[in-house]
Amino acid sequence: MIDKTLIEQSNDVAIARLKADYDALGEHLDRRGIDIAAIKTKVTKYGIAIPSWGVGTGGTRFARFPGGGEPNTIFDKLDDCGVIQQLTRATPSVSLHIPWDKAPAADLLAKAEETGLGFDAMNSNTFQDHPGQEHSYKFGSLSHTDADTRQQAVEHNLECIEIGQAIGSKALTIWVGDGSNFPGQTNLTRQFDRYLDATKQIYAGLPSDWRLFTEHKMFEPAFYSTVVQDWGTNYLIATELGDQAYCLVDLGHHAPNVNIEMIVARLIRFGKLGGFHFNDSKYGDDDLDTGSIDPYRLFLVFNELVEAENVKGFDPAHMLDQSHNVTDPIESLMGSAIEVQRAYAQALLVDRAALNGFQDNNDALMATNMLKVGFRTDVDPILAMARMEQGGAIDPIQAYRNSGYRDHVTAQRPAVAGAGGGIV
Ligand SMILES: [Mn+2]
Repeated sequence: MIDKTLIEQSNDVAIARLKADYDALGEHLDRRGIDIAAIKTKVTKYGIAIPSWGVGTGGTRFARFPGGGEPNTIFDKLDDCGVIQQLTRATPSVSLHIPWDKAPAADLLAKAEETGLGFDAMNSNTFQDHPGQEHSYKFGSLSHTDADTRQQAVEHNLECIEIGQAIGSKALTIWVGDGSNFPGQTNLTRQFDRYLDATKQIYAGLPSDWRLFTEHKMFEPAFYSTVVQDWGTNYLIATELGDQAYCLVDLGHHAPNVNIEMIVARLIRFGKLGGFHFNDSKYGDDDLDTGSIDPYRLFLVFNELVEAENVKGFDPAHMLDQSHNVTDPIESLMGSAIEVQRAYAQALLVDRAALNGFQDNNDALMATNMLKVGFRTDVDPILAMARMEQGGAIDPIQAYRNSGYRDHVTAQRPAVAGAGGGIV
């Protein structure tokens, strides 16, 4: 973890400027009838989960270029996630991936306590083979033609629930790479039936206070057909399974130019939006830093979420899901958590009564301008003030660089040689 006095020193340099910027923005928002303190309170309460796999350096099909001081164990990963939370105060929980993060529950809980973190949704992994596993997932897992392979995948998911229960998690996220690479390779209907049958067995093992998230993805690793390929199929699954089953939307898992905010609105309307994997993309499942390519799309997603804030029982899970190939993962995750907060704060600034009026009067130009007014507002002072007041850093990336944390862990941790990957 980073020495508290280092954070205070870095804040001392920036605090006068921040206060001036915050006051100026407060005056500006006041003229728009918005209370800056109320927005700050909402931002303060907002949290997003870090994926445990995100703190390692990712890779592509072609290569992986390891970074210095990569985490070797789940305990190293929790240390890195603890630093992200310490500096941003926006990432209070970690989403574990099994079996990568398998460890005794008591040790996980002790480390979480030490690093100030909690545990978010559990993630199962049946998209690769693991040492000692009897049946291969080469041709699928929950939808495999072989009953014993499907059973093995079901049992793995049930084990994820069991591990999660011991550490205070309340959700399981299932993503499978099942599909086909050639027309005719599989019977599309029978494969989906096998998937549904297996997933129902997992659902039957879900504790009553848990949620099950299924994650759709258009293609990759299967390149002709994918079993859970889009939000429509995902909705069918969640509906077939029952009230505790919800759809998870990964921003990168759609065809280019798909209107994701509209998918979000539809799932909200029918009570099936379970949560998000935030990231950004230019072409496909690029897993780039959230808000790095299309921050307006991220804002439009949050516009739908803010619109639905008062819907009864509405509580989607927010997680990042990114692969960092050319940046320090800690820096990318800090920046991304702040981008998500930014989109949330900007969406809170939209005058919804005015927007509704323009919509009802078919004033397209003024309606779209209402959104732009929110998006164009520089909310940085709100985010920085919220961080600082909770003990975080006004400038997390500068404070992190000043701390020398990366050099420290590079000297301590043995180099990671593995191929990594497995980012979904
Ligand atoms: Mn994902």
